[in-house]
Amino acid sequence: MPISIVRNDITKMKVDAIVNAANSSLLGGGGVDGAIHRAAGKELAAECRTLGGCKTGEAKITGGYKLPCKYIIHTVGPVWQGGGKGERDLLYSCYANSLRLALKYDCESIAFPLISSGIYGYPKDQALRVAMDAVSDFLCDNEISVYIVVFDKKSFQISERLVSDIEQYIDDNYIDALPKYRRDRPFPRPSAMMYDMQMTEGCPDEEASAPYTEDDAEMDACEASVMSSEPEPVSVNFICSNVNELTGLLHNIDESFSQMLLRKIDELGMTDAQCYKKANIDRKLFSKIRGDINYKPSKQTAIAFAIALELPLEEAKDMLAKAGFALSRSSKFDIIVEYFIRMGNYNIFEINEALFAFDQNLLGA
Ligand code: AR6
Repeated sequence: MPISIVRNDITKMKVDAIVNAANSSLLGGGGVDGAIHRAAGKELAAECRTLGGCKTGEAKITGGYKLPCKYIIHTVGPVWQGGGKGERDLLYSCYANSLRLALKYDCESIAFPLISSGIYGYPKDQALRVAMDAVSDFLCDNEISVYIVVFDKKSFQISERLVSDIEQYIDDNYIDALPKYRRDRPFPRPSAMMYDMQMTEGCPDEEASAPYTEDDAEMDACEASVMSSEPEPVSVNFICSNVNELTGLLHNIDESFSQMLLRKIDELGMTDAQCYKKANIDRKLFSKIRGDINYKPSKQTAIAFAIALELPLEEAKDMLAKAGFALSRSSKFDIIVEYFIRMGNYNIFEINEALFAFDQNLLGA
């Protein structure tokens, strides 16, 4: 099951369990702990008093009371002391122990705040790394939907170096492709329409991103006159010969997205589960794709599989094209994905952290 990063107040999450970044007394405090106790009501503190506290890195469970979740898992993160006092291992244990407890209570979904990254002072980018590592390791052998809940933009940070590298790459590659009058056209040209319909930042293919020339103007005038004139009667022979030609073409149709995906999984000697987990894709969605050779995935899903298969850029583009998409130079999302592929970094969770930091949609999930 996938990991999602979402911006929200954790007390509003409708999941089976939310995790509280508590202190060892379990009797409440500030930050997310305070917010959870306030929203859950006094009964929560009463149950917490019966638990006998909790050691750093461990986890205990209570009911959810007035919250929309069934359970609250209380874990105690380490106080940051410079990194040399076993902080990473302790923080890792917070996630691992909370996840184990959630499974023991049959939870199918769980939401975490970024433990220790507030009052306890753990550097935010490192706290996020530990969270993602611990959760993705756990998901290799277990099935549960995990949400990493980020309260506000300030509390989410990826490494400064990565941010500046990506910014540089975007600067070098981003093309605000279309002159304004062209972008404002009511309908994209047909060649552009076959690509990503979700893209709003610019026109997705090279043909359409070329400068608007006099030839284009002539062609547009011609298209307009064709559209406005009466249709010519079409002969039966003409239709038949075209149908035959089309039938011929359809016999030679390329393999579909799903066929390519399954072929690649076999060629790489992966199991289905290894692939969909690496793609941060839900098992049910994978089964749908497996069962339907004409399955049309979303762009995020198609890219997620290209990443899981560690395809080089050209092959990744080929796979995307089979789903009807392209990587464009006028979409930040596309450029960030391309950056990671070019760097040979196929860790989907790191890619998602970067996409989240740049306010883009995430892959998989
Ligand atoms: N929803 C989601 N995330 C939140 C929320 C919220 N409502 N409120 C804060 N955060 P912290 P810690 C984020 O300080 O560092 C308490 O007093 C926040 O932005 O709550 O583990 C306990 O009793 C930050 O990213 O927890 C302990 O004494 C993250 O949650 C101590 O604080 C964790 O910040 C624990 O400190």
